[in-house]
Amino acid sequence: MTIATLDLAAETQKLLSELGVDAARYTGGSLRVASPITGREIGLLKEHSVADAKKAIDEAHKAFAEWRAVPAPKRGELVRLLGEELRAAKPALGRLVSVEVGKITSEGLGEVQEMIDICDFAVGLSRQLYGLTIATERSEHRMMESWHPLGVVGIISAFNFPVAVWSWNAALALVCGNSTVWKPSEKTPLTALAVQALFEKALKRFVAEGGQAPANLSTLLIGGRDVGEVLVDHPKVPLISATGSTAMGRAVGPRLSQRFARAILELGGNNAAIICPTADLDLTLRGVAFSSMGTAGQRCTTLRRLFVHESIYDKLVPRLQKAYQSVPIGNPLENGTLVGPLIDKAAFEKMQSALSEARSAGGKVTGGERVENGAAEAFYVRPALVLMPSQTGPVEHETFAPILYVMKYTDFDDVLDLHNAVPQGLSSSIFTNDMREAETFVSARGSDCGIANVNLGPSGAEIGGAFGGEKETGGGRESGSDAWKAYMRRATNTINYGKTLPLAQGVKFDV
Ligand code: UN1
Repeated sequence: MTIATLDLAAETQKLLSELGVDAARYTGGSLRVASPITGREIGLLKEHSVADAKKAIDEAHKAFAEWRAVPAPKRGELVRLLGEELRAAKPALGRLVSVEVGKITSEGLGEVQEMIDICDFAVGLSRQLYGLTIATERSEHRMMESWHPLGVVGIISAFNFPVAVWSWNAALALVCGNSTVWKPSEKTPLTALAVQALFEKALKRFVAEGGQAPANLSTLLIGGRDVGEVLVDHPKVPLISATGSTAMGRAVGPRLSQRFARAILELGGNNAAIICPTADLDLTLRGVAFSSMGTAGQRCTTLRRLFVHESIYDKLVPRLQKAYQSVPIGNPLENGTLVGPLIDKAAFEKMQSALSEARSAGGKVTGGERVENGAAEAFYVRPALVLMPSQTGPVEHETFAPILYVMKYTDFDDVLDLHNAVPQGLSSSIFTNDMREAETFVSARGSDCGIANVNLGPSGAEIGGAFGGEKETGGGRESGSDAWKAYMRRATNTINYGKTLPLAQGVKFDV
């Protein structure tokens, strides 16, 4: 079937009903959702108003007050059931991600796998929310740390990982004893409806098993910026985890600090790879191809800047050009396709303007043109490879499209400086078999990013590590390691079990 005749509205309906979503939720509303595969409508969702959003937050706050009293390992049981629902729903939900975002099949399924993985992680964590016992200077005293639930956690997610980002935050927030309110991207609310239905299914099973869980533990808000702003400004939301552009972060960050709320900001990336003289070029080629062209360049961890040592430049770059010219572009639901569509026309236009800026800055562009396939409202492009004379102009910005800027380098210390000379600091990588280069790159004077990899590209991180980056990327960390601490509040407790009252620092105050 050609893209022009694909009926994705019917398939969407079938998937949503299989996933337990009532058709009334996505028909007859005001929010139009199109599949980037065809550019045509697949849903019309009802939107929440500002008043609905305020009410939902108040309800979520009540849910928090109950949920925090449930023992953490029992909270973990709910997340375990959610993981089970996700396992069972993986084929349908993965397919829906592909339909709504345009990801190739393995990436749609991979996104759901990330959700399952974080549920497993969070279940284990629910028995490991450890605090320290700290040596005290006073006799017959004990000092310890307790980690307590924080409150309502607001989650604002972007279109490119429409469901995984919710799960990284929600699975941790829930085991930590919080309730959540989620505002997904206006471009991808259908997958959010499906996830909400799966959560409700898990919750029902939890209650049927005798678990205690309040209503409104996890709420979904469908709407635009006004609804997001209610979440950002609401005094009963002590933490906002927001994924999106640096511009969005600049709008959200100050509003949160104004009311002393916490922020986990996951903003733009401008991720690089350094290809050193000893790099294994076959492995490098695959690593670069996946991280620069995968997801049609629409990951925040996408590889955007490539520094190639002059001694291997003429060997690697022609091979890369060949890969760029031959990569299969088209319907992401078809086997064999590696590059699906851009999310929409605006993304296509931004890509074209970055390419024309690159040309004006002396860049030599191959690819980047629209690939016509009969679907007038869908935007498929050939990934662009741009040979740049230096790191200037559009190379310093994140354009959410498959553009790889290639630059030649001579000196390792100079390339490290260039690597770190952009405002963003999410992910990074080096391809080398030289131990000194590899270790330097991951050392304090190496990459300044939140993620630094050796002999693999910057994208495709696992959930077990803390995910996030520095500088204009926002500084937040979510997912693995000890990222859970951001979802709890720490109390330092000192207990006097003696009959005297020694004061700290030797202070005397006898009345
Ligand atoms: C994102 O692009 O918003 O590292 C997140 C990766 C994924 C997550 C990306 N695990 O590519």
